[in-house]
Amino acid sequence: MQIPKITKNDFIMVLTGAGISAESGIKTFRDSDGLWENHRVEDVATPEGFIKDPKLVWKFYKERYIQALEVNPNIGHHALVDIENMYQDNFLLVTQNVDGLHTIAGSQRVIEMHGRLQTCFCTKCKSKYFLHDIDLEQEIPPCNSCGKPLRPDIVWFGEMPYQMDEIYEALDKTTVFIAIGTSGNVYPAAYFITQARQNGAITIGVNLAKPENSSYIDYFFQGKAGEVLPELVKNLFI
Ligand code: BV8
Ligand code: ZN
Repeated sequence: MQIPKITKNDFIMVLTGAGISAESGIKTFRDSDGLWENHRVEDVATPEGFIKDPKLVWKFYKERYIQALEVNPNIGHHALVDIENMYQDNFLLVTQNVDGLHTIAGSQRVIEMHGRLQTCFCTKCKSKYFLHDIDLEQEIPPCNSCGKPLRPDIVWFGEMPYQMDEIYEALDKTTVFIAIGTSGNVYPAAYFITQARQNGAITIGVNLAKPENSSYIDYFFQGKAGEVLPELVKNLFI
């Protein structure tokens, strides 16, 4: 499939979802045997769910935090580091993932718009903590400063994703938008491709299956991120 060569004058925004971490062994959300098969979203990924059963929510995120400690970034994550090194300040990676694998792989220009498993904060005084600094044996870890319950540093449904201003600012200058490993179900992330295209960007999709918002994808590469991305880097970028 012939796509225009991407030059140094382009600004590249990449949006990743759970699919890029699948080859590292982390479950996605909506694939079969995905996370949402064993948990109701309302129970574990909403503020109401946390208020109703904070122990259940902490158990859900602690399990994912511990699993994320045991896995490594894969070829797909490393391919994005290569693109960032080529494009430097003309590159931004926005991830919906909370596993931290992009940062471990070496990505620096990263926005974790749905938060991260590795940190938590106090429900009252907002003090922030790393999970590796707190006693995870406690079912609901308390804040060292004020004693109130800590909560995972995760953007739940109904909450404002992080750093939206920076994301919208970058979207305005994006000339190449690449969506990788995301089903396009969750907003506002699923709308970024529409906004990029409306701003005149070319849009590229890399996904195992056709995503919900595929009508906005100019060039679609069906397959595993870890297999498609290295080829893309070789052929697309000069
Ligand atoms: C907000 C917590 C206001 C973190 C998550 C009706 C219409 C529009 C919007 C709404 C609506 N009703 C409600 C809303 C808002 C709601 C929403 O979008 N709901 C959806 C379900 C309709 N959104 C919100 O509440 C957001 N906040 O709207 O605030 C606002 C509005 C505008 C501007 C500012 C503020 C908050 C959303 C964040 C919710 N938190 N999770 C956690 O526990 O991890 S979302 C959750 O889904 C994860 O964060 C995940 O990242 C995200 C998206 O999932 P994907 O990453 O796409 O994963 P999925 O499994 O779905 O797909 C994986 C894909 O990979 C598949 O396509 C598969 O084929 C592919 N794949 C698999 N293996 C591979 C692969 N691809 C390549 N290679 C492979 N190897
Ligand atoms: Zn506190």
